[in-house]
Amino acid sequence: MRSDVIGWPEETAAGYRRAGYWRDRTLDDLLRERAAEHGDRTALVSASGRLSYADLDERAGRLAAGLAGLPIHRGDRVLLQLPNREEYVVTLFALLRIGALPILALPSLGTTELTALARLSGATAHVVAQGRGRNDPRTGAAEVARACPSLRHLVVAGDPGPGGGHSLAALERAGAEAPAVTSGAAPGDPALLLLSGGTTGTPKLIPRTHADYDYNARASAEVCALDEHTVYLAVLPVTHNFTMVSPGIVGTLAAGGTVVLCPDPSPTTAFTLVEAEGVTITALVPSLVPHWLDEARRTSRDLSSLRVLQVGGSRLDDATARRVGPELGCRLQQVFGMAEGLNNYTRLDDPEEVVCTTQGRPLSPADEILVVDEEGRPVPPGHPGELLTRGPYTLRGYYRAPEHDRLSFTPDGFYRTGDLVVRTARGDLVVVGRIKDQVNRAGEKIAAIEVEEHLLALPDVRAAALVGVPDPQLGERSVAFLETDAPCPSRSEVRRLLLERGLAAFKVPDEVRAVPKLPLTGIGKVDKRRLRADVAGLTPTVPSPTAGAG
Ligand code: OOB
Repeated sequence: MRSDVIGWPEETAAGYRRAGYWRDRTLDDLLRERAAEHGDRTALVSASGRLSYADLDERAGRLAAGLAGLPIHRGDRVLLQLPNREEYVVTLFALLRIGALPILALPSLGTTELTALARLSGATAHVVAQGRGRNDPRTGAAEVARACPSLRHLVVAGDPGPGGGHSLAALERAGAEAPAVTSGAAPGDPALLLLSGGTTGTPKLIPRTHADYDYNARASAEVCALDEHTVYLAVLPVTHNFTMVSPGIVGTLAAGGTVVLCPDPSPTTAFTLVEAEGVTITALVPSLVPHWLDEARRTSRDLSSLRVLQVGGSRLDDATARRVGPELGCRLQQVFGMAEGLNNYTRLDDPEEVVCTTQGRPLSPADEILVVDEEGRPVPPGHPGELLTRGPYTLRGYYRAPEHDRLSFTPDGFYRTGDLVVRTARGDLVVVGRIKDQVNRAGEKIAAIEVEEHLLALPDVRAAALVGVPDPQLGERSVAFLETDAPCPSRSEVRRLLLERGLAAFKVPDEVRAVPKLPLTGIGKVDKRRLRADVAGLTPTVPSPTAGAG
């Protein structure tokens, strides 16, 4: 029998429980306990108003009962595709209460990715927000539902519209009259599914259990010194793991603090909320930092409540890192994490030099780290190698992907991150590169092969390669090289065709270049190092690697 989820070996799991990393609690228990302890404290602030812990608990309970009536059962998969608004948090906890598995999907995903996710997971419901015009998520959801018969329920934050479906508000009202849902899940069960940044043609799903996610959030809250006075501003998309548990929404709620949802990442919106709510901590990707620093110079808002600015998702350059403390008047914390698990943090009491030049060290004493060469042999400190890891909150296998697992894990269960790192003598990690074939565009991960497959399907394209090249605004921008039989299509033509094919807009190449022939390595793979050097106007001086993506 095929198992959807590969767990930890029993003995390892027992060890994590004995050490207290894994508690006998679900994420639903976490909210219930906090509501029982201090129901009147503010849990959530959003454009819709303020919810106390008791309100949030009650609303999640009502919605759980309403969703259960559709029916949505324990173990069902649900595409949860909402932006930074109150309904996201309420629906998340409602699904956790049922024991259904939310698939945390970015609002910017296209119908192609959503269809692939629904097919892979057999999702039975899709939750989206009401929108307007061409990009109304309800239209995309209807298209996805036509392609995936398993998707029986469309649930809308707002008006379901002419296509039908249920509004969250109506389900909550119905739930108020229905029998309450008692928690359906056990701590070792998968709680939710996250999207992997990926290196494959279609996105992979990451199963995270209640116990492992709870530990990730609580341990992160401790490293970040969160407590009941914490006010966390969620600026990045709420469905991102960084915003969820590093320490994010779940870590803040675990600590009894207040989560404030920022509807857009612009510093003007954020600074207004920092002043109004007394925000103490927030998290950004590096590409946003210079905009925040610029605005901080101009703003008349009082930012003095801000204690910590977390930056992660892609590499923050040392020079910008050094500006954060003096210009924003708060502490910088670098976060090198992954939806697959492992989180590294610079600590709040680390020396300035460590905070500004490294991406921190593992969160947990139980995180196991190896830095290895191409043959899998550990390299000494100071030498670059691939980071491998296993531990109490790092997956042991993707959801329903046994073939992919054989490549992504060592036989003894270490996850191959695909990141090239140097470990300093002190034990801090510096991210120096990547061997996975991925573009990290402003913190959003793009699997090169996924885009290449779409490019190859365009008329007259014989061969295609996508590479990431350094970019002052985005960190990396994507450049597509096309071998064509006819004149090379323009960037806007490529954009139109890829969007038509249902690809998310952030995956459309930023630049398109024609090549008579893609350069190949000695063993006949596309030489991406050479392509990157071409963009930089350099001739490569180092021989190309023969394996991996480069
Ligand atoms: C976070 O998660 P993902 O799953 O979107 O991406 C993980 C990958 C890492 O393997 C690495 O390649 C890159 O993103 N990355 C960084 C980085 N943080 C992530 N590369 C260099 N410097 C950093 N600080 O991106 C994520 C998840 C939880 C917390 C923070 C980030």
